[in-house]
Amino acid sequence: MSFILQALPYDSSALEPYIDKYTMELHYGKHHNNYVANLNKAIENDKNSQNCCIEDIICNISKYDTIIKNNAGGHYNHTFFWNSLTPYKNKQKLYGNLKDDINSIYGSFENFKNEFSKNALSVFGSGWTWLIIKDNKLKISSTINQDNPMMDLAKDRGIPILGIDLWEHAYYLKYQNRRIDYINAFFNIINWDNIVKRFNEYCLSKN
Ligand code: MN3
Repeated sequence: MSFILQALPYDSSALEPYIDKYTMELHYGKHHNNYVANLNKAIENDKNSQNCCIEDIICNISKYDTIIKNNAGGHYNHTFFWNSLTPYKNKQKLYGNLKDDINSIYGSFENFKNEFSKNALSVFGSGWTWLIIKDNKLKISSTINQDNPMMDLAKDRGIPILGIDLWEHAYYLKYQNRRIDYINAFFNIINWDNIVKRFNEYCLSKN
């Protein structure tokens, strides 16, 4: 058994004009595909890891070498990212307990967006900014490279419910050095329906 590159949940041009088709094709078809291929190569002779789910590898990443960390992280993070975005307007609305929590912690959605964007702008080099649940509370946090907050090596360990890819391959063709324009575009296509579901799943698992 090996890991597979799942189909995108929408057409590669569906997120235009916010994320262009060519960027999506390269990002998904080349970058994400390479993480999957390299992960499979790295665990070729490791039957135990081949039978693990990707979450198990991520949560116990300190047992693995850097090649596996980078590529398992790359695979997990990108699957998570594609499912954090949507072209469908009816899925782009924040609601429920997550909406209430964001409003009560950050004061307003605008403030949350500003805090998240500020964090994403401050990531130096390649990495990710996340909205995580840590100690039962929402928190904005970042990781470098393809690290993920669920990794047992993470400085700020938590459950991610939203994440933005800040590698230049995610935006450079369309936005060049204007990372803030990409971050603003990202906010137009967030699949809040899925983010709320991730949040609710976590809350249910705690009860
Ligand atoms: Mn990427």
